[in-house]
Amino acid sequence: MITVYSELHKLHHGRGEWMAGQLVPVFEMPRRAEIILSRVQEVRLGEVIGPQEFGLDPILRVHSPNYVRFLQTAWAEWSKLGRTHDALPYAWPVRRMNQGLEPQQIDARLGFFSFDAASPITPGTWTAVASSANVALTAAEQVRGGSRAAFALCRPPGHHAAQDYMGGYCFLNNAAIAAQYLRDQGAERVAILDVDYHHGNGTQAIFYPRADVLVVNLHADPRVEYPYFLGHADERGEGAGEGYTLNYPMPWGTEFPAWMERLEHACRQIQAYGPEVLVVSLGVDTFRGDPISQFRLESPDYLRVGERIARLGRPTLFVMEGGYAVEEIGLNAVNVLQGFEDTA
Ligand code: OKP
Ligand code: ZN
Repeated sequence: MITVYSELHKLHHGRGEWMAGQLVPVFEMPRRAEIILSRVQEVRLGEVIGPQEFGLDPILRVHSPNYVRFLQTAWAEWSKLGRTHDALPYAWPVRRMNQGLEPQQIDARLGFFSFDAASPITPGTWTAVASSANVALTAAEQVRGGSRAAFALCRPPGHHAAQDYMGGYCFLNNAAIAAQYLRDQGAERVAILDVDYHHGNGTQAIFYPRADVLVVNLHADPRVEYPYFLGHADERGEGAGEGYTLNYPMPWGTEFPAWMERLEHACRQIQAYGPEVLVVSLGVDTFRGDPISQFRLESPDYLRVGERIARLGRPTLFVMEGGYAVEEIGLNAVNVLQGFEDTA
């Protein structure tokens, strides 16, 4: 299968994120994408191509104009004040505060357009996140053009970003932008299967009232795990979208057999929905060795994951999300793709 990759991801390199009361080096680093790319090349998965430029239109089909404007201008506003460290928020408009009035000052804007302090903005962030969206869109075009599958080697990831907020290392929701693009290009029904360890709260929020995009999440229980405030089993969509959001929260320590049971159930729901295209939000932070996660999948298990997804028999777009065991991220992610490729 073809991989789409852009070097521009390197322009986004945050220095620090909050963890356990300290500013620590960010886990979401450029080396992640480089290791995945080397593994793609090592196993000769297929051709590696650069992204085409799709402009703002497909991004604005998912994200609000004021949020996109914020992302484009945040670094300039921040550095205008003489600041040189990463831009991070420290105040948020929570319950019973005014969430209707977009603030002017950059510190207020950072809080207004985010839900955590895990998404540092740096000088090259906009260029990198726009290229990441173009990577997903270019891979979507491959699938639309008749390829059985394509791999969008996106970085930064996207599934925590909603219509109008960033969070969890995510700024633009690459998978959602690609899914919406596929809808706009004529696919009647699209399914998104999110296998990242963390709940894809942004993707869920974007499609929550809709029946034309089925969103299925397998993830650590938000009662004990980030992103904490979305992804519970009883969230099933609203209005016309009722029944088209499915959540499979699992406890810390979940091993592959239990995880695979959920995947099996999820795949049967996807099969019943009958999507024209499948988008997989591919995170491999379910790995036993992941430094910020608590599931226990092993490297060979990812081959089985790819095989099961292949048996859905749908044109499939893989969009890279998380995975922080950097030395093993290439092996684990590409195992999913090889498991898929090796299954008829
Ligand atoms: C992004 B993705 C605290 C540790 C966790 C954010 C995790 C984001 C995960 N600093 N903070 O879903 O892999
Ligand atoms: Zn994750």
